[in-house]
Amino acid sequence: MNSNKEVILLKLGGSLLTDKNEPFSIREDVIKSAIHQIIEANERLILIHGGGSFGHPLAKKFNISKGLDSSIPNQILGVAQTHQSMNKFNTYLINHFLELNYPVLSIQASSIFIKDSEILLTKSLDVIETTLDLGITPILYGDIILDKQGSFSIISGDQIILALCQNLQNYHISKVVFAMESDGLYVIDKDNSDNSKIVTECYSNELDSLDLADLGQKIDVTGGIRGKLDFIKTICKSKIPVQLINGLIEGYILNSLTNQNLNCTNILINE
Ligand code: IP8
Repeated sequence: MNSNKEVILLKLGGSLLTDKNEPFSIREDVIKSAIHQIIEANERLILIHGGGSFGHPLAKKFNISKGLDSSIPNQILGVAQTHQSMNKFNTYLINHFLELNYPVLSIQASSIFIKDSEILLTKSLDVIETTLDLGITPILYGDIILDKQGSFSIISGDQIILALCQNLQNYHISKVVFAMESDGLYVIDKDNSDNSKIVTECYSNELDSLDLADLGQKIDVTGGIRGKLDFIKTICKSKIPVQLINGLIEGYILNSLTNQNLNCTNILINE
């Protein structure tokens, strides 16, 4: 890292923004509130959002995350439809920002990332950095990703975040914030194993030993809460702290972006 330019990465989870039980359903109130808070905070940030009911049902229907499979009818059409569905969802967010005169730019992960035999190539991130230089908030989202070997898969919002944490050149990421539907990570309460309690603070090297409570979060095509924990561990290896917050609580996104105290999970970096 060779710069003192700071940026926050904010992920708005797909199950926060949509009703995952109903394909193509937008939670308008939640999205509009999140956007208002982002605008009020007015911090330099990269926004990433998940797929929710616009991405996962289609991705699952055509088994896109497993790559090209000629036994799946219309799979190639499904790749195009999944991308377009995410595009449509993203456009909803972009339009709302622009209606409020806030400069944002949609950057499609499927246009700036490609894989080569499963290896993610990240050569075009200067698009994001130049967008930030101009004072525009880049918005990326979970998408399909092509593989040079003639296949494809899904790139999740979390994978995008990891690629940014590991490869941004001119910006220092001050923290990664995951806005979800719960207050953060929960562990089984040692004094009463029927109960769970929130982890408010935890060092990255303690993550492996957490006795995580299973709160029945639905598993999505890109991994659910346990999959997220693996991402968090890898993000922390880049010395970037992570905050898990409840995006349903009014004001939490604003408070997080402006570094106010919150009831949430803070994952700190070991020096
Ligand atoms: O919701 C998944 O992104 P995520 C995107 O961040 C698609 O896991 C297209 C399923």
